[in-house]
Amino acid sequence: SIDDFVGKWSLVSSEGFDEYMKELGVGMALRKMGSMAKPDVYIIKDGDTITIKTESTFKSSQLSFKLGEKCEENTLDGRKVQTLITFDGNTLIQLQQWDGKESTITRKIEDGKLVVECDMNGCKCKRVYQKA
Ligand code: DKA
Repeated sequence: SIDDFVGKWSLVSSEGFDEYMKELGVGMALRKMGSMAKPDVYIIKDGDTITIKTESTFKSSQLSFKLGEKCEENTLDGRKVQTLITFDGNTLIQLQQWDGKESTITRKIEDGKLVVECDMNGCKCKRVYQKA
């Protein structure tokens, strides 16, 4: 259930993140900081509102949403996107759309860890977070 996602999570591994950021169009300086950052992710549930807060030493972001309702998101790399998040029973699926482009971020719990997979034009990255 959604409750399994609630809590504080710390990044423990990351694969393909630089390539994913490149595909998003993120410049080199920000990619460097992004690659070095070990963010904490807080997932909070308040009634039917879910908040995902990402905190790192260089940048932080926060997104509050209701499942199935489009909202506007300002991403860590400065995109302003339309975001739609749905839950299929075990995976949170986040679709971001901007300037005729799109990227998908999925989050699921595997062996008690939060597994985040990002995809832009088939360029994928996998980031694993551990309960903090
Ligand atoms: C995650 O939650 C992945 C978040 C993707 C952010 C994309 C842009 C980052 C630019 C520094 O681990």
